[in-house]
Amino acid sequence: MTCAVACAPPGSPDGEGSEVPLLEDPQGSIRLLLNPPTGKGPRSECVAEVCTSLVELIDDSEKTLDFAVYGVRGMPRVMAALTQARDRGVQIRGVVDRDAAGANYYSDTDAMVAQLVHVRDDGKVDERRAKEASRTVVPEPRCGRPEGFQGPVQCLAYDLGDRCLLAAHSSREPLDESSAIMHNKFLVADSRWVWTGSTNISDTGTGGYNANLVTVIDSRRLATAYLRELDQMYEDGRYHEDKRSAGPLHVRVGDAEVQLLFSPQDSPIREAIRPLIKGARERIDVAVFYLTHKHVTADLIDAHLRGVEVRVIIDATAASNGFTKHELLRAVGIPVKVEDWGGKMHMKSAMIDGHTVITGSMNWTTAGDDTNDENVVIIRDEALAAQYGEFFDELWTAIDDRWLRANPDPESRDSGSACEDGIDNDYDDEPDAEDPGCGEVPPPRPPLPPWQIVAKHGRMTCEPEMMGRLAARR
Ligand SMILES: [Ca+2]
Ligand SMILES: [Ca+2]
Ligand SMILES: [Ca+2]
Repeated sequence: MTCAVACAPPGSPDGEGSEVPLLEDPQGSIRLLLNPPTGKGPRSECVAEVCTSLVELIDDSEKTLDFAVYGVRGMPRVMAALTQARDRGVQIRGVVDRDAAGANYYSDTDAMVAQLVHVRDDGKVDERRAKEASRTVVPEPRCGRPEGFQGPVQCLAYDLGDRCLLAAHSSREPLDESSAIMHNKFLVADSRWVWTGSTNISDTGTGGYNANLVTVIDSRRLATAYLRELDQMYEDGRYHEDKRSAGPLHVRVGDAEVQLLFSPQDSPIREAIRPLIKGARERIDVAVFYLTHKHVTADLIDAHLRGVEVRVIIDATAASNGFTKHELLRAVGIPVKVEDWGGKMHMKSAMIDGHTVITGSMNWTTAGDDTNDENVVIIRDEALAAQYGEFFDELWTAIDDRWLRANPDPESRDSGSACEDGIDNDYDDEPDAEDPGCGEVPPPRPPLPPWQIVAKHGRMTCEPEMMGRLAARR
């Protein structure tokens, strides 16, 4: 039997390296809510179950509501529920994201903060990070910079046995590496109920437009861990690298075994996601917004090469990001579909071998694992894994097979309702008809950084430096 959750051997918080004990919450329960993309555009009504589940918890709360959310936009029903809870004496506190200049991505966040008062943020920490980043010297990349890309360079060299897969990835524009995000989307009610997952409190998230996932957990033990995490941020002002680990935590909730990890202190990719992919024997179904982490990419290729059936769905906007790894996965034969909806593939999830589901707020990126504030919930439960598998199959079948090879323009006629949904799907400041992709003759997609598969000769090993040498020779 694969040891997915309880028998994984993470080090104990005090560094003694002993097994983490499995705590019990036998009366607890977990519900998995999977929201398919609606194709109807963003909406402010609270109709989707990913929204009604949240409002129910807020409406039923009696003493406390504690939350950590990325931001808020266009969700009056959620705001009304919070205000009513406050007015009946429920103690509310929360944290949101802000950048070094104090800005939040979502337009109603400031109004929410003003209304609820006890809401804090990571802005001061990011301001300090920005000052430190300006003094950091970035080393030259080992693999050469791809032409036309200005951001930090990520080098990848994968040994395929008789060939090397080589890539140098970067962003088109320079990246502001000082910004780190408080990217959680969780709420704890009465120190017992937890609402969490990939869904933002927004017209595209809880409004139901994007593909998203929510887990609703009834567990005092898990709720306590979330509150401890919130205390670090709200009470102590500890965000990002400043946070202290108390986990990872293993809890049996009803029939499910649950592992909870927080970024960055618990390193969810290193400690949980990579070991699960490495241990997979039959099937891995990945549905994520971004997939840019090079070690996860290598693990997925390993799994494919040892005969595991790997399928990946990623978001179309994320598929045009200079760090995306989906073309490398395709190059070795892994079927990858890029979604062709107006809404986003906003899940950060996977199912392993019909027994385990990976959920949470964290994209499969280095920033998600190393920098941002995130939570990852790994659930070992065959019924929930089957539920996820069925949902994944439906999404997979619904995406046109031509997007196994090509990449739809996220704001164009390729992408369902994208030209009429009132939002700027690809973040280029040109929404709907203003976006050239929605015009009569859409321009070609900007190229991704180049990559190569080269034959190995003699004692040649696969090293990132080869990328630069090969580029120079051409
Ligand atoms: Ca921030
Ligand atoms: Ca656009
Ligand atoms: Ca649009």
